[in-house]
Amino acid sequence: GHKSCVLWFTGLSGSGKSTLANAVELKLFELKKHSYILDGDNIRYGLNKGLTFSKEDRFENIRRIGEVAKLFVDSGQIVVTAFISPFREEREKVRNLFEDGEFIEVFVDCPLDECEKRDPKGLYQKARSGEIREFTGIDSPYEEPLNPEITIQTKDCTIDRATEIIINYLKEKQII
Ligand code: GGZ
Repeated sequence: GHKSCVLWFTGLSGSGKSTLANAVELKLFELKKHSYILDGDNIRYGLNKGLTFSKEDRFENIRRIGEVAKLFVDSGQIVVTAFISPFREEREKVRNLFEDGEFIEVFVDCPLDECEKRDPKGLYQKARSGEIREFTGIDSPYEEPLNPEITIQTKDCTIDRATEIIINYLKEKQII
């Protein structure tokens, strides 16, 4: 068995959130833990279709994702989410939906210049040229977590090692 919880990944575009969240979810599956991943691929094209990247819409995006995560946690799952969730206030509001220990904030810490160098989708370049507005880290803020449960520096940490750190945390807290 396991306890239900949410692993809430936060970080810049290109920091490695989705990659790491998917690796953790796969590991949980291998360990036969019931888990479910929420990320841009299944949320911004579906439930949250039509929301923009204005501050207001980002808050609404994260508010809805928090509520959905809560439903999954109530159903007994380990939920893994991968959204930039750039504002401290929105992350704290989501945290407050959960019982103590259920909300695990994972700061995927990667310097902006490294994310920009990776630029897997060419979005930073578009943001720099002004083709995309309100891009996180360029002309929209990212507020780093002050007290995350876990911090992963993806510049000098392999996916395997990062996954291990997170799985070990869950074991230490007797969640899995
Ligand atoms: C940030 C943007 C933007 C702007 C499109 N700012 O690297 P990606 O492409 O695959 O992930 C980013 C994703 C961010 O969506 P989230 O729902 O995680 O954002 S938030 O939590 O702030 O609501 C990026 C892409 O969408 N993208 N325009 N302007 N990221």
